[in-house]
Amino acid sequence: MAHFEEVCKQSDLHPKPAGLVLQYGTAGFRTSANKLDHIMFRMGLLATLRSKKTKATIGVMVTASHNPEEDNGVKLIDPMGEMLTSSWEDYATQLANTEQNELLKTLKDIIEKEAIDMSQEANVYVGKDTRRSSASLSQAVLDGVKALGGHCKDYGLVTTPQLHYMVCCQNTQGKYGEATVEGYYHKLSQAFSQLAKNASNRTDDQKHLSVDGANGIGAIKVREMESHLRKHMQLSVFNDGSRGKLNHQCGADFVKVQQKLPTGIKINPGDRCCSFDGDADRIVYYYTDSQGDFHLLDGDKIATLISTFLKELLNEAGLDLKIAVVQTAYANGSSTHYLENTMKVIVKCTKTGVKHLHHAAQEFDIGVYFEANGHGTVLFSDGAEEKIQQLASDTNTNDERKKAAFLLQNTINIINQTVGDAISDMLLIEAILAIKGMSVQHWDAIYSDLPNRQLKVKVSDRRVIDTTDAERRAVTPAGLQEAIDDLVKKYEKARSFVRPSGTEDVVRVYAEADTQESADALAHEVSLAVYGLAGGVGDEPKPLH
Ligand code: 16G
Ligand code: MG
Repeated sequence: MAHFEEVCKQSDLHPKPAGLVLQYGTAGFRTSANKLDHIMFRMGLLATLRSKKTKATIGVMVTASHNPEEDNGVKLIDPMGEMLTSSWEDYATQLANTEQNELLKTLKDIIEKEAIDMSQEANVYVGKDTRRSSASLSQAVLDGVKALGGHCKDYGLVTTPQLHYMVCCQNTQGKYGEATVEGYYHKLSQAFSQLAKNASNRTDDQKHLSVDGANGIGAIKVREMESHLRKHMQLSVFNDGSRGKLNHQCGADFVKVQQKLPTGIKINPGDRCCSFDGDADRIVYYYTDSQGDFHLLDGDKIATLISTFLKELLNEAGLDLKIAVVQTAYANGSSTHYLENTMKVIVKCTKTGVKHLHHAAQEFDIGVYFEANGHGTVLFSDGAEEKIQQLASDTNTNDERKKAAFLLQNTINIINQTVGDAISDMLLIEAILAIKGMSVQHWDAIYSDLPNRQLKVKVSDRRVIDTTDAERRAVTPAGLQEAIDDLVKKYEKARSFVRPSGTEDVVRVYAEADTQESADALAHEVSLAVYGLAGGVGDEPKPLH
């Protein structure tokens, strides 16, 4: 029982502000850094219990991703490198909101409910992003683990996907790779060089990529990796954190939402560029043309490029594997149309949030999933990996099939299957463009995005909006969906939906149509409908023009 005494003692050093209530949402806990010390300590406790329960190593990542520098957050990583299972999200919320004097009781309740053997050893991996608050907050996590007698390994500054990778490596006894940052660079860069060998002679210009590191951890890590890639890639890293503020006017979220260049990047028209977010689990590409117009290649374009590449390889390899693309309602209508009608792949739509996409992608031999915001990866089933390995090592296979199998094998190795990973996605995209001899402009021209607009509406309680059909239709409040349907009918190629945000106290509105003016007008009209029917507060939404 000594551990419980230690928990009480340590918990007094990480006290909960009375009355503060927070919820473990799609992105874990996320709020102002100064409200999070007790949460971190308690997540150290929870991770230790989870480790005892699963008899495996668990990860805890301290980051608030693309949020402002002043925020922070925390997420737990399950044994195979995936997001924490949802039943434990409830425990996380309970533990976070228990008042100081009830903490032990809540902890014991969880132990009892899950029948956790407290004599079982526990191992927790901890990582953090570059925020100023991350150092002391990750220390609070470590304090929590130690208080319950768990072992911890502090990876210090790592990207979110790197920590997911470490956890998976450890729990697969090294089958997935070596659980070190060096091991990660080695695995990915090896696969990249193997793929890049198949590219015809490329000029230095073609090898060049400008990276906006969002002034965060991704910039540091891509720099560290650079030496492993030198022969095949030339990187210019901007917003590397030496001057600018994290995520401020830069990074993947800024570029996607504002549809413009980040500040702090110096490029010429036509240059291929990408932006990471603050913890490097998202990536978007872009370029400007000779007229100075900005062109964005978001998660939908990335999913299209990757799935086309994979489908071609499967054909060449003569492998009959089912490939699907998983998207959310935010996927541009043009991308869905292209994937279904031209590429003829299965397209599945899920609710927003990585775990929903990840889960859906697991149902196929090969599941490519991307949110439009640039978070995504590819999952290969065990069966699919086996068939590919077999073909690659089969001495009777002809050269063309073998080459395709070899490319598929290296594609598997370059991908971080645990979670979306900006660095791994970047390397895969660069390899595909190199192998296909494709410029960013050619890639962009595969299909044209429908003009779209996203708006937010403040309402008194966003829970009055309930949705169905992967968030594409509103069930409540009464009359809202009918109003949206009527508005959509007024425009060409139009589509619109609304959903309560999972990360902000707002209702999100999405609209797309054949012209930007129509998309803007539709988004505004739908915002008015939400404001009127779902209890809008503050000023009525104003037209955009
Ligand atoms: C979280 C999700 C992200 C989603 C976003 C939507 C994870 C790890 N992250 O950041 O996938 O796109 O929320 O935010 O699941 P919203 O609900 O505020 O629109
Ligand atoms: Mg992120």
